[in-house]
Amino acid sequence: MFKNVIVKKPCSRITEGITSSPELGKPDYQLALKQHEAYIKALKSCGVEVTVLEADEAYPDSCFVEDTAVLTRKCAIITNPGASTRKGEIEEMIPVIKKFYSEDCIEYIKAPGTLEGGDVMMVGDHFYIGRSARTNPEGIRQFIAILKKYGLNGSEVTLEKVLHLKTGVNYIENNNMLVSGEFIDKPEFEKYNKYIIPPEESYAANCIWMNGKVIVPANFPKVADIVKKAGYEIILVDTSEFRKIDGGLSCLSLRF
Ligand code: CIR
Repeated sequence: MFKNVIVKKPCSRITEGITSSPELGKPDYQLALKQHEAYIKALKSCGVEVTVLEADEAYPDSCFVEDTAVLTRKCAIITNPGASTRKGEIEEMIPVIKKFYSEDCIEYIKAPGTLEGGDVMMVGDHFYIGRSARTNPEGIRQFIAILKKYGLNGSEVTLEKVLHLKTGVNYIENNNMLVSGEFIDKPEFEKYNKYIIPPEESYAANCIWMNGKVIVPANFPKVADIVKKAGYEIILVDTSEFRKIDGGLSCLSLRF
């Protein structure tokens, strides 16, 4: 069960966020703020305490807090984002993490290692780490060494097509996994109950399990149906403005 969530409000420079889909247009800042508020409301309805950080105008992508840290039940790991325009985001996150974790269990990914939290998928005490354009082998090596120090485990997953591991695969507890595209046939996920996300709704493979309920992006009816049929109560949240800059539901929060 999660007790806490950290989010950060989008800043007005969200229109300058990194994107692989410029054809979707630029995010509407006012609408992004409204959608972010609805996201917070959805999280609160799952019984967690939500820490809402003020917007940081220095970093267009800073609402995607998930990439700055990985918060486990044993330790907090501050990342070193692979995107050069995002590296500084960790500076504001460190003091926030210190409110929840004591200094001796806060660890850091150090250059030349890079790692972004969107590449880390937690399945109990095992962490799958995507080797992506943002997360490099040295970052993965450091991350697994840190996990081992705390009695946790990790393993690498290669990916070619998507930005982050969790862009395409997400664990929703009870051995259930939402898989899309290149992850459907990965041998490492064979042991899970796989729910295949159709390609036209692949964006919505990024759902989040929140204390028994699953938050699903709005306007992806097939995915909503799949998750409901898997036995979950779902909460829909519209993330259209974040999608324009490759952001999904999980990217917008740190859950621990
Ligand atoms: C980026 O490219 O870094 C942002 N525009 C999107 C980050 C999405 N984060 C995530 O999937 N964890």
